[in-house]
Amino acid sequence: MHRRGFLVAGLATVLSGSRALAQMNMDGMSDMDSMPGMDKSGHAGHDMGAMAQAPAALPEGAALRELPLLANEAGRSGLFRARLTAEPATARFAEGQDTPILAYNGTSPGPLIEAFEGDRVEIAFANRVGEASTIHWHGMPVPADQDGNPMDPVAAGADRIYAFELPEGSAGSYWYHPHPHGRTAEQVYRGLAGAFVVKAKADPIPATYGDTVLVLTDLRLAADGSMPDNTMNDLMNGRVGDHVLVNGQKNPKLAVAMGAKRRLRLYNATNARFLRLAFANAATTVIGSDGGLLEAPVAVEEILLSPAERVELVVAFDRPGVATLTTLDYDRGWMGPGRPADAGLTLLTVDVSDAPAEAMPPLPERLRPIAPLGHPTVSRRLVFTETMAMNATGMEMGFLINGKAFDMGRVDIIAKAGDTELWEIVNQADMDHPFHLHGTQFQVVERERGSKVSKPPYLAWKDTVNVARGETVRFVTCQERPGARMYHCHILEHEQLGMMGIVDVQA
Ligand SMILES: [Cu+2]
Repeated sequence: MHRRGFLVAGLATVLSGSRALAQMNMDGMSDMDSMPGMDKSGHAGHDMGAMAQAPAALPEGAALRELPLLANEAGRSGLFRARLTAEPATARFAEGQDTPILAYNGTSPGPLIEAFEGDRVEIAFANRVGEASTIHWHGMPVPADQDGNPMDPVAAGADRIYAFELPEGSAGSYWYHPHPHGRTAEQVYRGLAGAFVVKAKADPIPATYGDTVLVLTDLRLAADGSMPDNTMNDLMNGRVGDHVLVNGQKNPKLAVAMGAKRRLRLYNATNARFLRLAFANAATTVIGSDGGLLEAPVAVEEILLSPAERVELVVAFDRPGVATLTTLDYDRGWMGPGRPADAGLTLLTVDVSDAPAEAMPPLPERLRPIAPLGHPTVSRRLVFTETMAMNATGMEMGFLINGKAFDMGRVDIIAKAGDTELWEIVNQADMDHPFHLHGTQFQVVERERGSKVSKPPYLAWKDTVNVARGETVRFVTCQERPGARMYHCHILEHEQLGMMGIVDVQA
């Protein structure tokens, strides 16, 4: 492949168009919508820089900063009312360089939203990014017309209110990000994503463990401090950056006393980076998944967190010294050159003091009951494939579900509210694809690889599940609210290039 051919402006044109098959026009010129605050100079230069130069060094070791909390303006319990403005801003990642980003209320990751089960939520959204956007409430059981679908864009400069109730039992680690047609990948990698934690009224996890949200994002910086546009490599594999950040910081530091236990919520908010994670020198227990607590804690050595997945952990820091959160190697199937070095990254450094912590209560043996969804009455089969072909104008790529690229005017599946369905996701492609279904949580029942069928190690509520190449994942799900819902690969570049469909849930 010719690097010279990666004319990013041409690719941006492709991405902003409605065609799901990418026409990789090697000599395309930019007619990309202009976005205020973005550096428009030297697109091709950025691209070359990103490919050819060592990544800029970022400062490490600063104290972990807490995410700013989105202020509740309601002034009474039971209602969470706030504003989110998506707008251009600047961030200081590298010494002495301001990086143009997109931000919610000026920060990236966006402010942490904390509300309780049973609350009504009203969020006034102001779109000031200079092109259409939406807010999608990832994983949350909100009405279809409040869920920020690509069919409900908020125009540049426009405002709208998202309103929904948080049902009892919905406590969990959700997030929010844009979902406009054809522009999701870029708006997210430029900074638009934030955590939304729904708290339980009665929480079995001891309060002394704290509750710390760690939003993991993936940054690529050009030599001038700007974020380069997506390259052809990014479109194929999904955009993987040069630095994995925790709450916007590289390898921040956390200080704890020996014997302390901490509750950590890890979010994979990257466009496309698979994170196989382990804590060195600290015992790790999984207590929750995307959609809230498990039935019982599960001790683990490592966690695979694919793009858009979340996990809730309790980490016990019983040995003085340094405990690090690091990455292990994971081969998710990489097309072409430039497979990123995934192993050995230190994401977070925890200094464990010699002085013991005050004794902390043990983790309860039971966390909450999870009722199995029961016997499905409907079965669906979704097959993922990738296609690639050269034609007269360039490379044509497709990321398909059941042989089709996404079409906003087409309903792919008609479902009935309240029906329990079995979904079988078959990955016949050469890459792993993390599958996400909007509007509800599901329960994985089995995975099949070769002729080997395995059950998941525990029952859990999920809205995103990795489907490894050559693998089939089966889950049961039940949509309770009518309306059109999206399902798609959460490698956002793949979603944008066609790997998405619509399920119309009828009352
Ligand atoms: Cu994918």
